[in-house]
Amino acid sequence: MDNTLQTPTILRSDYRPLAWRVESVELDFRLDAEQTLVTSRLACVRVPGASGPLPLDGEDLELVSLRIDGAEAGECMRRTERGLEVTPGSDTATIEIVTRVNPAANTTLSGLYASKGGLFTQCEAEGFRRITYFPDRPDVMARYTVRLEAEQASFPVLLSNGNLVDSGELPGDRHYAVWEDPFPKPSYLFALVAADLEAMERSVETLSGREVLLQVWVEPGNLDRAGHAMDSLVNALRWDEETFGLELDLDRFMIVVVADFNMGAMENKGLNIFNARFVLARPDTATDADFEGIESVVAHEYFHNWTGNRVTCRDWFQLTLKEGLTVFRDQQFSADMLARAAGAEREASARAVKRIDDFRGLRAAQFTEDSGPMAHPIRPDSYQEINNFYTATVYEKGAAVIRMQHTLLGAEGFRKGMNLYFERHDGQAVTCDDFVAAMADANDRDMTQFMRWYSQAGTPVVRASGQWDADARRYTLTLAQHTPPTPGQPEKLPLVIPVAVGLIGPDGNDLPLRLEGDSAAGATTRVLELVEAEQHFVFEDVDAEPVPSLLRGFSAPVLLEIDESDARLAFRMAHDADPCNRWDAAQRYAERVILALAAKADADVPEAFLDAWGALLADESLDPAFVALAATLPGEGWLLERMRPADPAPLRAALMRVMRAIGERFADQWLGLYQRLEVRGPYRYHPADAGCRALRNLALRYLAAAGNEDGLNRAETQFEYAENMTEQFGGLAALVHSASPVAEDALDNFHTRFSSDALVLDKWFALQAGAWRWDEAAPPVLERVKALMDDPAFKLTNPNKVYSLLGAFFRGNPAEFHAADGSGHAFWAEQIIALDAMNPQVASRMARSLENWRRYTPALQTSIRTQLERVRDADGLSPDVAEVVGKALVG
Ligand code: B3K
Ligand code: ZN
Repeated sequence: MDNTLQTPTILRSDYRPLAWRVESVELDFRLDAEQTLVTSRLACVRVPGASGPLPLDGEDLELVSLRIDGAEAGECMRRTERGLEVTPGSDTATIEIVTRVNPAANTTLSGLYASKGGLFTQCEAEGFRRITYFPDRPDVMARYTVRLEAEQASFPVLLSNGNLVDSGELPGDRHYAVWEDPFPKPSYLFALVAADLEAMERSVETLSGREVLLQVWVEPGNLDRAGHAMDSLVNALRWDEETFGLELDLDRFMIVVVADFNMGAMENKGLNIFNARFVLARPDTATDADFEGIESVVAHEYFHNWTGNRVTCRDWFQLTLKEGLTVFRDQQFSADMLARAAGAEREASARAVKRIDDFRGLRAAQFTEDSGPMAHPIRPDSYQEINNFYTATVYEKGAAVIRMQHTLLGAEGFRKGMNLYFERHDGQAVTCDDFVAAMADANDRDMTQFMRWYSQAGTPVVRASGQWDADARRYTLTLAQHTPPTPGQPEKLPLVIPVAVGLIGPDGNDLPLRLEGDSAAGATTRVLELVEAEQHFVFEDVDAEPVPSLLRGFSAPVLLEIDESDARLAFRMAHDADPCNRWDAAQRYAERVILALAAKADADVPEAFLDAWGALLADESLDPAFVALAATLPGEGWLLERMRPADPAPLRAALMRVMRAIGERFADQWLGLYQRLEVRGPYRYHPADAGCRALRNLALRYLAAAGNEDGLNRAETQFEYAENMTEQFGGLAALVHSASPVAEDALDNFHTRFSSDALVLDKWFALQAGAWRWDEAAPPVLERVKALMDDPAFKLTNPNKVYSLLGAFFRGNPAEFHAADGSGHAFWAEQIIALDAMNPQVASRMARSLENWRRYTPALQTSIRTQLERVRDADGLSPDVAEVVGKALVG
């Protein structure tokens, strides 16, 4: 059966306010792993003047009873496709609903579910309806009181949102706790936890002098891994006070760790629930990147308390209202933390490293999404399954759209806009228009055209060209924009694009800029506003032909097209004062070389390219963290996006050739860097140290790729003796990414060392799934992936395991996944179907790894199409996966 015909589409334009308000919700849980009884008492009031029933969503629920104002509902209730509909006889009603659910059987990890003996909830976007019948939409904001009751031995800790108002023991070794959340909230922010946990606690004073209790709850025995999350939370709390004047509004703020979780973390009011991966860290188990990820996710969820919880979304189409804004806030926070740690002298470089990292992520995940069948505006107009829209577009491009407002209005103007937003909308469920209106009104600026960023999909292309007039001493920069068509949007209108520009003189120094009409020359970087399809910008007093440096700091989420010779790229790699563009020049040069090599198997790596690379490595004035980024080749996923038709096998071969060439040619430099940048003393998570470790690990990767004996020995020694995971894993990764026979022993050894550490094993799985075949005689990686699925530590029910083994293979290893015999594609279909029966959200995420199949060679397309159709026609397919494969096949 073609499942895609069954799934209804929901339209943004169909939004209607509900005829009822829910003033308060009293929830009573008799918790049990297999039979949890939920009683919900809703105080409902009809909206004056409105008519119609109250629809209650429900999914996978056993309805025990439903009473309206104490009486059996009878005729006043009917079953609908989405759940129930009740029609109270008067304008106010108390509806009491009793349902029964089975958390242990809930493998979707949405609603109430069991994980390692504890009970946890996940309600965003539509999980609350899997706990009780409720108008489960974000514009229904109510006050919640929650009573939890459970057996004391199995569930010693009982948590929910807000403040603990009562607790005690009950006969029969049972106990209870009552929690009250003083702030009205949508149902997606409800949470409970009943488990055996221990807390790390810290008390802090807020801006206004209130004492608040912070807790990080972990499994017993893990308290020594909670410190970094706690520090990050305190830093986030302070940052939001200092930057936006926003204070924690509860007496207590909790973070709880869970091992089975679909995504990173969840911002439930006062009770954030986290994937263990984004909390637990100790130097010997977590890498620098893990420490960084924890800091940013802890902050992200904390920042949601204002941007998401106090002001929430009217409907799910507005998701970027909270997500784009909160990602922007966490990016700014991380940049500030890095800058602070780096100190005044290195501050700019530290910020640039963060900016490059963020942009690289945007390009890899969002630009590719935007050119495929799932392309959508940051505020989509339709969806079949909302869980499919927690995307790079809504999050990362959404953040870039907020960043442009920050750029256009300035930090102060942006702050004024935020103040007005909270002044107007605190306690409300609002739209993206409301947010931009606050920005516009606070700054007295017309943002009508800017709003197109919210409605147009696709990555805009900015085409730039420059002309220098020697006689007039003028330089004219022409910028033209167009956005390619995307599904359902054949035509696009010009956007407001802030383009930060510098002009580099022949000596490599920036020129002071004087735009036509300016009285005097000013700064060396200016933000131009491109608002028409094409515009000319004239710079005066330009005595020699400059090299333009455009989109400095990645000032807009666009693709820049500009004709640049190899020599000019090398010049910008060496001289661009903007580190982001310096990185970009290196990336462009590498991309050009790699794609040319992929098209011509017997060509050599160009000497000029190697020289430019050598200059980068030799420049000791550069921050190691920056060099580590600049000297990393563009990601394979991005290169496939740039290659037409995309052909993973020759691309992989080209990448290997370039890596070997850089490893061989600069062996001495790499070994020198390795020696020079050694970090001594105990591990600390610090940008300077992390930068050195990153560059040393990169050196090992290049040396190992080239089969350099010294390099391989160093990788082995580092693997064996390092006292922190960053170096230990860096050594292992270098060995695995080489033809060295030592790799297998090292992998075994690592597995033995960490056999009981789920998070560390995730790295072990991912490394092998993503491995390249440096030794041509080695068996296909697919064989290893299949074998690893039988490892006792692997579980298809644990999302982290799925992401690290299957995700790393499907997304991170294109040359092996797209093997010419189609074996990878057939394996993909089997796994998607198996996963979908347990956890549609995870299945759908994995399914998306083939959505851009039309860019591949005809032979690969044929193979992929067969498997997409096989999944599409599978029995009982979820709407989640049906939407993804359906759109891919129609695309
Ligand atoms: N708001 C959650 C994401 C929920 C995803 C639901 N499928 C995490 C976050 O963005 O902070
Ligand atoms: Zn978020």
